[in-house]
Amino acid sequence: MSHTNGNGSTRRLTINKDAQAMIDAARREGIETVWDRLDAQQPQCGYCALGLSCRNCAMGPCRIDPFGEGPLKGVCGADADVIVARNLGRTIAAGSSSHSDHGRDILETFAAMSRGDTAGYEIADEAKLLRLAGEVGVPTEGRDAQEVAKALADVLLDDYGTRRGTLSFIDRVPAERRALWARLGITPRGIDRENVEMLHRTHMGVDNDYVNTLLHGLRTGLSDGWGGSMIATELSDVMFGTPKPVMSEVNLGVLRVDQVNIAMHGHNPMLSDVIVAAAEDPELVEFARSLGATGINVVGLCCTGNEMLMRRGVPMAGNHLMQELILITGALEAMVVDYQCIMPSIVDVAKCYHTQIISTSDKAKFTGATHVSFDAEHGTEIAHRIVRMAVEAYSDRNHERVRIPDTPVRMMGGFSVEAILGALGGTPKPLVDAIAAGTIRGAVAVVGCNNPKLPQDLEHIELSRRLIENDVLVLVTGCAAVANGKAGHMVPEAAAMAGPGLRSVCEALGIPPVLHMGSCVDNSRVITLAAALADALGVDIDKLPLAGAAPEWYSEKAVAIGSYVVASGITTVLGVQPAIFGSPHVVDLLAGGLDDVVGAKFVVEPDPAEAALWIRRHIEGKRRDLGLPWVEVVSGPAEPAPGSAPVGAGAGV
Ligand code: NFS
Ligand code: SF4
Repeated sequence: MSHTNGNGSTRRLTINKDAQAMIDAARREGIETVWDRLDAQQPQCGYCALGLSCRNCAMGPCRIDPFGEGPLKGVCGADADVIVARNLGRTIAAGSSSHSDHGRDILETFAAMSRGDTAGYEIADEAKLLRLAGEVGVPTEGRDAQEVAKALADVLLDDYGTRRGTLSFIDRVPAERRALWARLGITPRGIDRENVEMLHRTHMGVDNDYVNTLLHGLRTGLSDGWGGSMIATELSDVMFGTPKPVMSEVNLGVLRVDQVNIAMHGHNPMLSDVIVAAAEDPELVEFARSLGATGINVVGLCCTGNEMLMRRGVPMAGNHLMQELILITGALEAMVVDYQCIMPSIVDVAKCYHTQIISTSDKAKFTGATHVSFDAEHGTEIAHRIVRMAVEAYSDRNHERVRIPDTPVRMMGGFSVEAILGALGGTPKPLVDAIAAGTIRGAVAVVGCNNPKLPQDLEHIELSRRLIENDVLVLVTGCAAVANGKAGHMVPEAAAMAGPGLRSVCEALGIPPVLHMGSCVDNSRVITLAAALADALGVDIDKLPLAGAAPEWYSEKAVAIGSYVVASGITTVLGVQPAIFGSPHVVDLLAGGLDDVVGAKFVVEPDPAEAALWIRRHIEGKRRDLGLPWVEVVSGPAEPAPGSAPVGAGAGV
């Protein structure tokens, strides 16, 4: 197998020592990983990369020649604008549906819990339950918590359909923004509705005006951010606890050489929460001891890991590109998966070891894995069964093949909106004051995935570092949070890395300059916080010195997030090119004209140093427009980011 990406060196693939060691081991042993498969795909299709291919009907597939020499229209007559917009629309719908269906699973469990039909779930945060109920108009007087939960579930279940015509949490949006959405006709009406309507509109012969399609794309994204994702976050908080600052550890060093190691991978906290409880069961711990292990160690991967870290301080093994590499440690008894971002390849890698891959969601089965169908009704019992399977696998571990690289790095998590406001004394005012005074210039949400086309984590941490150095508060979720954790940006001592203003605020509060706000669905926390800041300042969100960034995104969910963040008024910088460059009109709209429509737009900038500069200029511009002290950002990057050129990008037609 050729490894042209690597130039013989794994250091161009990832900046992390644990990952480098495991990729080296995989190569020595001929185990295929994501980087090998990316190589094997070269050159990737240029039409697809530009968004210019369509297979939405059987008159096709069709493609448009970007150089104007071949066909300019598909068989039906769709041109580049229509095809690119339709493809993007479907991408947003897929991402939005993923988050929202996860939200539905949480909501259905919450509803079942309120009826007493579950085992292992309870109301962990009653105060939040009552607050949410009040927010959406559910009476709480003289009712017990179960009754309130039941009524709240009823209201939120309606958000998925169309009966009420709008979403329950829409009142969190500043009035000015709501009015803007109403004028543009992009107020989300129902979560499922917007997604279904996008599939309808992008069927052959329906919405053939790219602007109209893209506006609906924003509405579809909004149904995720202020709908499905927000329901997932808020109800998870009620059932599993609202995160508070908590210390944990990160990287493959969190695995224990002498313990049964179980990695929870995927997104939904429903399963992982009961697994963590089961792993503490004295009977199962004793069983592990009887087989020679000293205990049971549960660790997280990707967003399930973020959910567990945020609420329980469970150690985090790694982000997206670590899911195959953790298997190569030879120290994992079981990887338990639910859904999303789980590479089918883990089954093949696991076959080289004793590791059990256990799938749990009936909507996400993996050929070759062991399926244990999970349902909340029997949550505790199923969790015990799964942990027992993992313990049993310990007897098959080949101790000579165990190699746990690196030692863990400390990281702090748990910065829910409630926790941030709590640290500030209960109101956003101190943060608003610090921003107004210029002590903190603004805030940027650095979010999203890893992508093997880029050196793993490099963009996340370079961008974040340059922002905090310049007094910009960084909020992180998803795999970006894990990257920053590994880099040591998420301990209170990291305040020393920040500029003097941000440093003083962090030191006064005892918090890191990079705040972990949770999993990807928890980007709903970011927009909730943005709305609270806007209300505190009495302006719309787009006026605030904020930005979003998804430096290493890969997933359709990231596109949905970008859409709702921009539609909410926060300009977002992408580090990986979306498949839109086949239509100059679509690019002009998303990277330009949109600013005049929703007060925010997309920017594509793969170089983290340039992205940091762009964002700082953007933030200072917003400060100027608000009449706050501002500075001209002139300084170039201090030094070029090592190896920041994309790997495996630049496919040609
Ligand atoms: Ni978000 Fe989480 Fe990671 Fe990307 Fe995947 S785990 S939901 S999509 S890869 S951040
Ligand atoms: Fe081709 Fe039009 Fe069918 Fe797409 S919808 S495959 S462009 S004929």
